[in-house]
Amino acid sequence: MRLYDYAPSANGYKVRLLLSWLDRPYELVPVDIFAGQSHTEDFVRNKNPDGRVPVLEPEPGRFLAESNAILLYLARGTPLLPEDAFECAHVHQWLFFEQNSMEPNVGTVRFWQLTGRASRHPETFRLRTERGHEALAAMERHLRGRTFLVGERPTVADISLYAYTHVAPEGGFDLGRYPAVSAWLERVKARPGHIGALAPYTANAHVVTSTAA
Ligand SMILES: N[C@@H](CCC(=O)N[C@@H](CS)C(=O)NCC(=O)O)C(=O)O
Repeated sequence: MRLYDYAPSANGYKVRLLLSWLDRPYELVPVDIFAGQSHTEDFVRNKNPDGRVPVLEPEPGRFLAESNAILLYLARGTPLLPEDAFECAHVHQWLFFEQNSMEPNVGTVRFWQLTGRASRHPETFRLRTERGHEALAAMERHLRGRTFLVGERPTVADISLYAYTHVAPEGGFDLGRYPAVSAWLERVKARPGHIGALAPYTANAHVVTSTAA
């Protein structure tokens, strides 16, 4: 199994974290998105028409893009994706929330902050910061009195939301305002198989080719 990925990507981190929780070996293939490697003819034709990472190649020649789709695929048949249809739908609920409310706001604000782009779009930056806080506040309301997002046990919903939430301070979000979210982050981090911080963004940051476990 191969994972096409870029080290500072929090979308890619979701998949790396799940593979680590599941203790599944894979080959990491570095894709330098700033050098256009996710937009080559081969990449958009065969791997992801949208020209982005992460992309999973579970077996030679079969490709799956979109971080949350990859999480759902890999978690099938494991305790990280509930069998019960309604609980499973709740996992989907949080994965859609992640892509709709968390990633475009907290994720974009962090990316602009770390790559010096914040001052280029002041009004959009302000708006996305505001919406990022709304997303964090929604999580805070839900997590008060709960241990994990769905069914009181860890699922891929926790992995997906953990990715951008744990680095939200890099975008200027003060997580001290969200005590239930902060306590949940610690619980997710304490899971066996946890992997640490994301590589920093640089204009030409690379991941090192390796076989990760
Ligand atoms: N919705 C996608 C977003 C993927 C995405 O935005 N990936 C970024 C890295 S975090 C990327 O590859 N950007 C390169 C580009 O847009 O050209 C997912 O969840 O996988």
